[in-house]
Amino acid sequence: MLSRDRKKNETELTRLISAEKLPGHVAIIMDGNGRWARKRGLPRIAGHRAGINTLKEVITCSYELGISIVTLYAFSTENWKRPRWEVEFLMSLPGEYLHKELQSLIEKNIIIKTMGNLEQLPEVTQRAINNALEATRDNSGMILNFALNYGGRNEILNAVRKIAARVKEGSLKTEEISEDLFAGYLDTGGLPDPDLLIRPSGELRISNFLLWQLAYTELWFTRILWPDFKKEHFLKAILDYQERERRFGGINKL
Ligand code: V0D
Repeated sequence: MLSRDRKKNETELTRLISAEKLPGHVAIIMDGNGRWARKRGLPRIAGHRAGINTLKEVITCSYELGISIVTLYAFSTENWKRPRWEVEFLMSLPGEYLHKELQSLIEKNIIIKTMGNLEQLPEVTQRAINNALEATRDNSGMILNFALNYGGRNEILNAVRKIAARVKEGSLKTEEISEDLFAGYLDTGGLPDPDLLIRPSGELRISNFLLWQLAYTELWFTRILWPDFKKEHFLKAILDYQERERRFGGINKL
């Protein structure tokens, strides 16, 4: 049954997905670009470029399904350790991507958001991103949330520092520090936690992504590398998510 499902094509997968039980918030670690390139004897940069095509395909598919929030891990605080030329190339991608795609995102009523410390990015990169944040601020559709220079532990520490400062100045009592209050100080602010995390490339780790927010999230892993990740894999992840929900519901009723 499950192996037959795996062979279903996109159309069949789409038919199997129930519009009522969609994950509202899907988080994705866009991993495996460098390995994809190496396997083909190409420079790592070619892998990152190929990864943009997957990004576009996943955004289009999310938009068509009616998913509310997609959070994408684009650059971790650890990624600064990569060779200088690779970091410089990666930093050119937001500008390049937005130059080509911003108009179409605006037409789709998409809101762009970010998490992580943007101040440490090159100024041209910051300008391109800030322009996109500004241009989509008043939209009301799907939220496209890019994690850039983001690390989960760092995000938690920043929240702790802000809360500690409020306690110190006397505007907050320690007894008032609840899970909801704490979550409000994270970069995800008012966003609901992810329902589904997708990690391609065969790594079975969270890698410092959304540590607080993933507490109850369904995790979905695949050995497919990000540039090879297609609409059918995305649909399969959502279908598996719905199947878990259905089974969980069934057991609950016993
Ligand atoms: C490389 C595959 C889009 C994964 C996709 C700086 C790795 C392409 C953005 C982007 C990256 C970021 C912010 C924004 C709009 C687009 C991006 C990075 C890497 C890290 F507002 N693709 N992309 N950012 N890659």
